[in-house]
Amino acid sequence: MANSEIHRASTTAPVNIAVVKYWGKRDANLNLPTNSSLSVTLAQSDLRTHTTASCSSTYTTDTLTLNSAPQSLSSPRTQACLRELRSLRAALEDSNPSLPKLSPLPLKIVSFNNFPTAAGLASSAAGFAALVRAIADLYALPQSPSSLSLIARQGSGSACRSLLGGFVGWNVGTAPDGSDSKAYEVAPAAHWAELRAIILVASAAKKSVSSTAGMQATVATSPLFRVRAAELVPARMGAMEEAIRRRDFEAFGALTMKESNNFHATCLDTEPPILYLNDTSRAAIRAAEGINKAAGKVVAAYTFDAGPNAVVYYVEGDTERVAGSFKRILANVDGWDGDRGWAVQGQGL
Ligand code: 2P0
Repeated sequence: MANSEIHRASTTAPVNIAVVKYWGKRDANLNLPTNSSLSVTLAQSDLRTHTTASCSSTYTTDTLTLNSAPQSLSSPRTQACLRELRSLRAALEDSNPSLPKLSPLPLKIVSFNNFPTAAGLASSAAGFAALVRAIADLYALPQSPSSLSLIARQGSGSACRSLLGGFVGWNVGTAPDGSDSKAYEVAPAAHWAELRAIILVASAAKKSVSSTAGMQATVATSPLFRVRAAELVPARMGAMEEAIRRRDFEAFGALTMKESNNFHATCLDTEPPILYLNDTSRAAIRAAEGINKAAGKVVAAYTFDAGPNAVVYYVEGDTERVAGSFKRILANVDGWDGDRGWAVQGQGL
């Protein structure tokens, strides 16, 4: 009689926000980047994807739902993740015949994002990280989070950094097979517990140019990108790790803003130009400049990903002069929708 048992594991993975940006692939099939990157997931982060993976001989085919809506599993990237996880499980089963044979069974993956869709946050990082972690747990794989990040990277580059919490680097690597292009811990979240972030939602609309298409156009056409990948980012990785190690907010904040601005300058330098920032984003930049000028030092550090929404970092002691000031200043900006804009105000990343 066929065994109808359902095997199941549940997990969560956090959103991460890069302060040294990933933008550019040197190998689109293996999803290998042109430069290293570094991201932050704060200790109080409650922006997560929750995923349950199960497998059973009673299922007929692999399935995935996100927020209860069926999703395709057919993309080569998703297939690469499933294939690698199954092959690690098959190797375990080969070496230990007493283990149940889970690797051939159809998988059912059920995911929920607990962050408001209106926040406009890219969800692929948390999504692929949670998918890989949940299936690895279901299969009782012994691989470290850093090793599993090699698999999540193939789903979505930034996902490799969401396998770890806190301050996480993604090493560009040099191996042609991508075996050294994985995530590593710079510091745990508790290392800098006073760090805070708010999200300013300038638009909840879907981004105009996907990250994958945008970065490939940038690599192909932007002269500024070559300087960025070859010189700027390698130097900034070291400086950013040092600022984090020393919990030096002024150095961390100044570099975070320079790095965001350089990334968006590189987007503008792409043909045709990619414009992710809008008028509200620019108002947020001016607001941060004003707050920092009034403080006489960097107390607010903005960063923008492939979209117009700002993430602003500050330390807990500066909550009023940063979060409070932003709220007052942006209330007077045309087109600013206070309710939507502050949907996640005060929430840690
Ligand atoms: C980052 N971004 O480091 C940068 C900053 C956007 C701007 O990683 O093609 O969705 O799936 O590997 O990971 C967005 O790129 O791209 C991204 P794919 P992904 O967070």
